[in-house]
Amino acid sequence: MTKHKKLQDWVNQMTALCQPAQVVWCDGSEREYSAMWDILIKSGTAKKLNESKRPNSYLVRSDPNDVARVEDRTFICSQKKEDAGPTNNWMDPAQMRTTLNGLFKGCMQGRTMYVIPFSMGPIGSPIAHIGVELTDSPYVVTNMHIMARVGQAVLDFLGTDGEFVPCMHSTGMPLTAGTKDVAWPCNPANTYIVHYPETREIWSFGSGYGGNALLGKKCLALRIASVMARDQGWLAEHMLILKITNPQGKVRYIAGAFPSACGKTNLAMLTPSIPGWKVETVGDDICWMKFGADGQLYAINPEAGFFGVAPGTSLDSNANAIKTLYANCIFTNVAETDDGDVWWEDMSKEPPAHLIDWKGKDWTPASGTPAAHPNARFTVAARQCPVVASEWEDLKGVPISAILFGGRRATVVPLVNEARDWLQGTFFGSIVSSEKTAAATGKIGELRRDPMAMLPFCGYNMASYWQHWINIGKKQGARLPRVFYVNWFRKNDAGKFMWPGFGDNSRVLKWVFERCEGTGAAVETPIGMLPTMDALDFSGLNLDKAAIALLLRVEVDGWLQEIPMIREYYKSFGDRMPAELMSELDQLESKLRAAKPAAA
Ligand code: SAT
Ligand code: MN
Repeated sequence: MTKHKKLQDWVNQMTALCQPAQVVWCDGSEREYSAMWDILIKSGTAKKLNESKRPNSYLVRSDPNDVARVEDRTFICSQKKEDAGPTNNWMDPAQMRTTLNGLFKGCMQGRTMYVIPFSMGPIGSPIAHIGVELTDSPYVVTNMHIMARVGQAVLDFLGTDGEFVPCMHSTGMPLTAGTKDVAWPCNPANTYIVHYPETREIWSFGSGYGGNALLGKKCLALRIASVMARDQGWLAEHMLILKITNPQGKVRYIAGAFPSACGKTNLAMLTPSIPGWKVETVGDDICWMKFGADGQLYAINPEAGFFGVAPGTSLDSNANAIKTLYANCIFTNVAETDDGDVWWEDMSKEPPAHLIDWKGKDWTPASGTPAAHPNARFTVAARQCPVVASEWEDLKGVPISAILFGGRRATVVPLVNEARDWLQGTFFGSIVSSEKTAAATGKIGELRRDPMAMLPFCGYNMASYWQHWINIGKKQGARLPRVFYVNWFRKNDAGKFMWPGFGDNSRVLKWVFERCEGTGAAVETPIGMLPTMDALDFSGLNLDKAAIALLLRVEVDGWLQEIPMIREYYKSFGDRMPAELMSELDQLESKLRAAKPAAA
């Protein structure tokens, strides 16, 4: 229990508002974890998987209308609309409070309110932060047990006056007299995922799924933390963290931001194809970086588990993830095999002849619908990962040598490109984009910009966030990571991927490592520092000289076509747009123009 007055008062106040039948303070114990599953099995929400196939693991099917984060129902309610910026939904906080008070009033009737104290990051780390989630979902309790450090240890650390982020969550389906409960309570018509950045509060209503409901993840660790980071001079980023060791045993840590569906979890757990190199995992989704006394940025993974997309995960694409899932997992919206195990698309080359699909219906390969929902997820403790780095819970964090940005680009963007300095690196991050439509060679398709892969996760004005990145670079005595822009998704004229990706991405990591050591060769180009033709280890890849040249080509015309699009994009941020980035863009343009006669 706790003697934290502010926490007690808040819980009392929320109890009065939500009117639950009872309040339970979570202690984070094994006993509590199994008690939750007893409840979830009894309510028909969960099913225990075959103990001999997948020990201590559970399958959950959500309501088909509650299967993913809902960006159009996600709000940043700052006092001023400009502080949320053009990339976020905004509503006046006073008005939103009225709406939410109405919705939360009595919303937990007939249910239990769980109080989940949680630490994002190892308890006691100077980089970690604490939250307390109140929820009426026992499924959320089970997931929070895996994804964060929860329970009494957190309350002990909070003491009588420690700081915490209050996180309110309800599935929005009170059990008023006469209401029959359902397996997956939710309220899709009234879903709100709300953040008050000034008061650092989170209020989530109507959804029980993933980032909508596990409020430590995207809501706290990114949207609210990005605001805290701005105010306190650190970085809260949507990045994996990996540890790479060269054949001589030298270690470096690399962080990387990639929009969804660009293989972040795969990169974090990659098996290098080049002999002697080792990659280990520190985190797969979120990275908090603070300056140490030595001016280095030290990073922690604020999470304790992986909430990964299941479909597409296989021994081929990510063997280490498959091995992580050997036991003690929660699977949500995957398919169920006849022997009580799980299956999802691409898990095996041949799908089983019969499955129960994510909606609970019989399924065969002839069904013509996916057996697992495309956003089906596994929840699993990071410590189960066979390649988790031994220092992944180090309280002081790991020193970051390099930051990667990447999108999914069929054209223009080369395999890898190093920024001249932090400012150009910030510029690279700000223009990260993926093609929406398959682009013809040399022609740019419609681009979805996802700056720093933070588009849905930045808790304030994106342009001010870029300014914060620029300011970080100006910090006295800072020893900043090198920044790289990578693109695994380059296609050739025939529309075929040119780069094998997966384990072969280690070849790019090797060059990044060598650049940090001061040994990797590079040439200065109008777009940044590119590896020389022989600086990258392509041995055994069967790539001819022409293909390598294409992968490392500076496409002057393609970039020149893109300049006006970037300019247009920057314009949409009005006077918040940092002058430094406008000037980066101008410099890029003039360098490209100067290079044109030579390229022609
Ligand atoms: O559902 S989550 O927000 O946790 C995952 C994601 O959508 O990236
Ligand atoms: Mn993510």
